Order: sequence, then structure tokens, then C-alpha cells
Amino acid sequence: MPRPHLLQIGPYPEWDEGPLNAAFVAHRYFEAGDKDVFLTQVGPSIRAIATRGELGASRALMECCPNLEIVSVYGVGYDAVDVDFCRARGIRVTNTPDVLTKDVADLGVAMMLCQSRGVIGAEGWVRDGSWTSQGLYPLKRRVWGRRAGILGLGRIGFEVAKRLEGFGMDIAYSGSTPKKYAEGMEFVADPVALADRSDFLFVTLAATPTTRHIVGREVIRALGPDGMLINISRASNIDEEALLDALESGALGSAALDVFEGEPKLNPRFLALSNVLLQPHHASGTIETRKAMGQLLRDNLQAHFAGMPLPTAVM
Ligand code: 8YV
Repeated sequence: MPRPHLLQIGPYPEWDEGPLNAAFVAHRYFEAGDKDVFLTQVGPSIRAIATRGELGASRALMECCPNLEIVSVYGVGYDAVDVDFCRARGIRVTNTPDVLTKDVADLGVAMMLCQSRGVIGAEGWVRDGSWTSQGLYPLKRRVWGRRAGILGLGRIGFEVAKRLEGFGMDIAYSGSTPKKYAEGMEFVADPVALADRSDFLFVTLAATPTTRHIVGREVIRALGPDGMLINISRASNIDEEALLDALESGALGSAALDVFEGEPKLNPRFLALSNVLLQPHHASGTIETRKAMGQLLRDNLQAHFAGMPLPTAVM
């Protein structure tokens, strides 16, 4: 069978590139100088798009691929794929859930610990000689036993909760409905009320148009000057302007963020702040998980072209 033509939106680790190129004629969109000319040339041959969670596939891009059958996302979030367009055109969409859940939860919890205990600053304290010249490192805040809120108790939120139980934290969560599996955790429907009863607020919601800026000025105000916001979901779930204002004024204590509007370029106001921990959208970034994500991305594509059920279809 001739290899189907595929549009590759971003690079993958080298262990994925080999198998992808063996099974498909991969056209590397991210390397094209003039993207419009490139799409005009290769668009009609394209039957599949391989993309990443944060890169997605826009309507404009897919309109240049009239024979597109499937978009396979390397990531659980598919908010950057125009799913309405895909639904209307009968284009299948797949993602890579489950395989990354625990790594994303691990990083969220690591960010909380790191920020609350001042781990990055403490490292600098040792390296720059402050320990010798100034003595003891300034005291930081405890994590264990304090109150955590989880906004969105899906797969990732639940794994965060399991980890926080180990720290003896008082855990509450918010979401569309109470979850049967959330034993021992309080359900607080209103995100503002959840923030109000939290020292640490984790945002683990899948991003949709209705969750846009769900963490707005009121939620941030309720979290307050001693509170910490941890985002391992998508930037669109947070009103970034409101967050920056609150971090600058001290109305919010601190934040630990893995995702940003317009990433990898971020608002320079973040860089001037000392009360925010900045991470380069790498919550799923372990060798083990990325290998599993690459495999699942290809399994979905191969199943489609073999006429088999898709392992992890979104639609
Ligand atoms: C990215 C993600 O796909 O799972 C998601 O939704 O955002 C990530 O896993 C990852 O950064 C690969 O680019």
C-alpha cells in the first residue's frame, strides 16, 4: 500500500520520526519558509495531520487540505484543533489521554512544593554565596496539612488529589457535577467559593470555550495574598491580565504556571515577578510518557488507514 501523505505540524523526538516516516510521507510544515506556498503545494495530497496539543490544527490550515481524513494529536488537549470544522467535514480527531495523566499530576505537585518551599530561590542562595554572607534562607510556607482546591476533577485532577492526600491536605474540588470517586473530598460547585477555601488552587480543567477565563479576577481575589495558583491545563482557563495584576500588587500570593497565552513567547510582565514559578509547558515531558504518546499518535493513524477502530478517538 502506498504511504499516505501526512502534514506534520511540529517536530517529535527522534524515536518517533523514524516510524512516522516509515509509515507516511511526512511533509514538515514547521520547516517550511513560506507556509502558504508550502500548503498550496502539498495541501491536496494530505490525508492526515500529526500535530501536538499546543499546536493543534486551525480551520485555515485544514481548508488547504481538502482530502484530509484525520487529525492525530500528540497530547490530551485538543482545544487548538477546530473541532467544529472537523465535525462538519467528517474529519476524525484523536488524542493521547491516560498515558500522560500521572506525569502531568506529578509536575503540578512538584511545582506546588517547589514554589511553596522556595526551592529555586534556595538553590540560588547556595550558589551565589548568600548562605555564607547572609546566613539562613528566609522562611517559606508549609504544604502538608493545608487546604487544596482542584478545579476540574477529571483524570489529571484526580491524580493530583491522590498525591495531595499523601500530604494530609484538606482537599475540595469543583466541576460540573460531584464525582462518585471523590471520596473524602468536598464538592464546591462555585470556583470562587473553592478558591476562598483553598491555600493552593490547581487548575486541571480541559479547556473549552465555556471554561475560558474561568479563573478570573474574582477567583484570584478569593484565593488571596496567601494563596497559590497552579496551572497545568491551558492558559485560556485563566485571565492572564487579572493574574498579572494580582501577582504584581500582592493581591495573589504566588503562582506556578506551565502554560501561557501565546507560548512560547510570554508576557514580559511575568519575567519581572519573583512570586511566580515559570515552566515551559512540559508537564507530560518525560521520556517514558513521550514515547507512549508517540506510539499512541501513530496507533491512531495506522488504525484509521487500516480501517480499524481508533484507539483513542475524540470524534
Ligand atoms: C503537549 C499537552 O502536547 O497533553 C497536552 O494537552 O499540552 C502536552 O502534552 C506536549 O507539550 C507536546 O507538545
